[in-house]
Amino acid sequence: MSDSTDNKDNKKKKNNNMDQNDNPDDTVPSSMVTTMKQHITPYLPPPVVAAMAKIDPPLEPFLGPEPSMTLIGTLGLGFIVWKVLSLLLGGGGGTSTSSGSAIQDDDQDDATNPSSKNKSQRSFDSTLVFCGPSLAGKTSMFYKLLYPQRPFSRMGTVQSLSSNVGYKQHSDVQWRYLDVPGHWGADKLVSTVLKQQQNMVQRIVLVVDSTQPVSKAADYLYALLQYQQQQQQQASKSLTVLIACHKAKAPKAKNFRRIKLNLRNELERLEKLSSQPTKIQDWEDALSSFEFCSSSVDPPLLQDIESFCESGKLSK
Ligand SMILES: Nc1nc2c(ncn2[C@@H]2O[C@H](COP(=O)(O)OP(=O)(O)OP(=O)(O)O)[C@@H](O)[C@H]2O)c(=O)[nH]1
Ligand SMILES: [Mg+2]
Repeated sequence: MSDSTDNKDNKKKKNNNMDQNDNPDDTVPSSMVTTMKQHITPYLPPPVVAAMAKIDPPLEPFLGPEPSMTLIGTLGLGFIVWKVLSLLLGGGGGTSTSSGSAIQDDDQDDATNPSSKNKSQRSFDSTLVFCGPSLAGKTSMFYKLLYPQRPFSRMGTVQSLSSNVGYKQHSDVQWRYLDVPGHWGADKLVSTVLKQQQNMVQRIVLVVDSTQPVSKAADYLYALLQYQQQQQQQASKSLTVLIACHKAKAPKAKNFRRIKLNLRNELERLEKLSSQPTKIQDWEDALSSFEFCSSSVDPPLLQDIESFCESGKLSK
């Protein structure tokens, strides 16, 4: 007797379940979305949770259960699809201006690609390169020199992704100013800019942050010395190099004599570690082939840099 009652109860339960699961396709996604919502809700800010609770009831007839989650999911999916498409189509949303442009991708860096047919490049006679470790102040200096009249607002601490190019006429010579991003490092500067464009590059400003240790700047200087030695062997045109001890007016800035001394010590260390040593004996003498100056954009101290850009020499 009790067995048959149990069987009847079981059948009833089974039927009830069948009723609820008449359309299993409807139930599974809604419960998934609900579970997802339960997991996400504790991490959402209270105003968002309140807004979701407010918009859910009126939208439910149109979007089905948990409409706010459906909306968030659709928007998220749309964003991912947009990102993937823009990556595949090589977009990236970069901007560039005519005479002080930033180029987004190393491989598309027309400034350092002599065979580039980019229409925004103008003709020029010589190139002046701003190089040095990241965040030393190259881009700030580049813009201050090209646009001195522009009211100065200190740039945020943002690493350049690729080179900036600008043009300036000194006497009858059209100069191209090239601001090379610090993240490239010294080796890429030499291989991509100096070796590939050796006939165009005549002046280099190595920007050194006076408030920081000099080891990264010494890597650049060592690479430049090695490059100069190779050039002398090939009897090619020599480069004029200025070492700008930048941010000179910042509170913890070292003066340029101290920086010169620190650089000499670092160069001696690098020579011992190098697989292609320069065999330089007298580092004092080697450093005397470079000009040194102090510089700053905030507050401005740019006479020596301006003079070097114009004439290749420092102001008296
Ligand atoms: N105090 C002081 N800060 C400066 C000066 N020049 C630049 N800066 C700051 O230094 C930071 C880096 O400057 P950038 O010009 O972007 O440096 P960068 O050498 O172009 O760096 P990369 O693009 O990464 O190679 C920014 O926050 C600037 O505002 C200066 O003369 N004095
Ligand atoms: Mg920069």
